[in-house]
Amino acid sequence: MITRHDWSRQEIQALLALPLVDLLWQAQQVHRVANPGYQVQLASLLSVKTGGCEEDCAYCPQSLHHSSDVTGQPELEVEPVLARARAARDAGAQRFCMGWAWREIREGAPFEAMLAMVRGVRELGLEACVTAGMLTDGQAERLAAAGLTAYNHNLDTSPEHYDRIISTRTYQERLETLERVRRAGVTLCCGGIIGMGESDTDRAGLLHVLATLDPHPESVPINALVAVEGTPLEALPAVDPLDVVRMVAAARILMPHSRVRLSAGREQMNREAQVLCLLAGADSIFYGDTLLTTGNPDGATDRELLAAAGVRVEEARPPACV
Ligand code: SAM
Ligand code: DTB
Ligand code: SF4
Repeated sequence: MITRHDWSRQEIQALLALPLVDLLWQAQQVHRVANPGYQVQLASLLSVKTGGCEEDCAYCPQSLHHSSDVTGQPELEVEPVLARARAARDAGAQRFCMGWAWREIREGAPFEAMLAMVRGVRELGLEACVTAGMLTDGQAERLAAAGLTAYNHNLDTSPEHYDRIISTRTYQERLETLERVRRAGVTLCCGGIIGMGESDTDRAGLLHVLATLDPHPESVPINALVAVEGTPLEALPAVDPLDVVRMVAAARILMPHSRVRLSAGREQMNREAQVLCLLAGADSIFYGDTLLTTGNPDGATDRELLAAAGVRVEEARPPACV
């Protein structure tokens, strides 16, 4: 199977427009080759710094610009975060993702605490992912030295639709941050959200930017908008779960070896739609009853889902030496 980085936007639009059964069949063939054991990774999320963010991302309840119920909270300290990571590991997670509602990483004590969290999570034998906005080359290098597995920084939507969603930073700034993370040797977690009023062309446009990065992001989260009260997108209709299936399938075909994460929005999908996403090539879910500030199915429900689908949970790895 050849991994391509030269996909055209037309090819991607054509994929998204295929009859669903044909799209699923193509995605399944790619997935079976790339992930023969059908292993699914469980990733748990924790919001370390919640709310009060200067950015104006229209979907986000943590933005200062919106009137959602989420208010700025002090940051969590290192020990409670590591206790949550240990609990996530003991419940079966393989990856622990920590979020900061920041425009960019802050130097000083908060950054030293972030580095200690990364080291601690790695010592527990978990992959560590951080999402905290923009960063400098030096910060990316220090995160790499602390053992960070992945940095999450989403492009969210197509370059054309982006300005309708965020005005406080540009698409180009997003791409530059991704380059810094890459240069430091940390893997990329980069995806987007559907259900923000975008067209099919925009969905193809987002996938086009992702699938023409070389190398592809190692991890591609596909989120369905969680329309939170108080945000500018609060009244948007729920995404058709079959559109999530289509995005997952297209991402799988375009980026065969990337982890495609079925991310936010699972509470609005029934188990059968989620099983279709697994069939379409999703090989990770967020595991635990909260995402950052919104809900997620509980662990028992998800264990039942994975068992019903007949997929295997990724095997735990021995603690890393960092
Ligand atoms: N502040 C950092 C940043 O923006 O990169 C990190 C945290 S931010 C909350 C992480 C990602 O969560 C966003 O890029 C977005 O894709 C996703 N997200 C946030 N709110 C969401 C919502 N209401 N529905 C779906 N996805 C959402
Ligand atoms: C991603 O793409 N989705 C996750 C993770 N990366 C950080 C976050 C989803 C957040 C959903 C809204 C909330 O819970 O605040
Ligand atoms: Fe801030 Fe990230 Fe939310 Fe945008 S998505 S408002 S940057 S926390």
